[in-house]
Amino acid sequence: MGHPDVKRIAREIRTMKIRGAGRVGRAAATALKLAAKSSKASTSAGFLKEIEEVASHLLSTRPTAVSLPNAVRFVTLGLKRERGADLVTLRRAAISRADEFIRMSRMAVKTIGEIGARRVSDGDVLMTHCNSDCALAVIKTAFEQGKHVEVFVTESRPARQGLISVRELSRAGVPTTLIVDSAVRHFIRDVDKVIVGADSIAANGAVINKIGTSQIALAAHEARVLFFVAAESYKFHPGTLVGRLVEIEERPPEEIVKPKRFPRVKIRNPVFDVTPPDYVDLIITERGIIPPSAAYTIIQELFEWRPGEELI
Ligand code: RUB
Repeated sequence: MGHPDVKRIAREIRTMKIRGAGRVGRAAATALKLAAKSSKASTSAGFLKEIEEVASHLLSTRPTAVSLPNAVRFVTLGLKRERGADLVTLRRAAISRADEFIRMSRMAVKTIGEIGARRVSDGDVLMTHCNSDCALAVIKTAFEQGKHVEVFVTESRPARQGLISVRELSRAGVPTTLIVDSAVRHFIRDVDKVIVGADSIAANGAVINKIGTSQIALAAHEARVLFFVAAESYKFHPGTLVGRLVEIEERPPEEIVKPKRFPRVKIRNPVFDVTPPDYVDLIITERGIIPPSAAYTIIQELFEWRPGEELI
């Protein structure tokens, strides 16, 4: 795999040291850039083979966040456009496409913060789940604009990413309350808006995000609380346009309890779930705010899809 950092990045995505869909996408682009820079290939074909190997190794790390294949696709599409080019040109193309993805991705998070903050009112009580850079960008931007907001943050078992969120929000000065996941319905009537991120968004507007998101959406729906999703356009899943289902990652039971302590008990640990579009009020992207029903059109436009064409 060439450069040792490429292997390290793949390992850190798998073990969740690098986590969160946007970060995973940027890390994949970084790995491809490092692979391109350090490649010892002496021919264009050899170079493309190496990049392909790194790409498929990265794709095998985690299955749910489409930011990963979309980032890989963004870089490799740049190479496909240079078909027949010499080694120097290909190397340069891989590096610049990776840089472009990373720059575009960081910019998107910032823009989502600004666009989303317009939908947050002074005095709002918000709720978020897990740790999403996009959702937190909306909350922090609204707060920086002088809006008095406070936030309920769920612990987000089993990996407890909520603890990262509470640290980040409280460091920014936002009044923050940490609750366990099962306290969501207890507090939902005190909340004005729920804001979460996404790992994938399907063509029908369904949102795939950290396990527990759909229960929060259900509780919000019941209490008539608005439910917002903040996601960059590379979180839209092109494969769902042709009926592919988003794979829900199941992680080892050890992340929940020591299985040896419970012989004969099956332990399941799905780490994402699907929130139906009916429970989503709007999706905040860097291109603007859309209803979930516009996901199909967005995917078609973004990926320049034509009927019959297979996308990832
Ligand atoms: C993280 C998670 C986040 C989304 C969006 O799951 O579900 O809500 O990835 O995050 P995990 P972002 O911790 O298992 O990767 O907005 O930062 O891309």
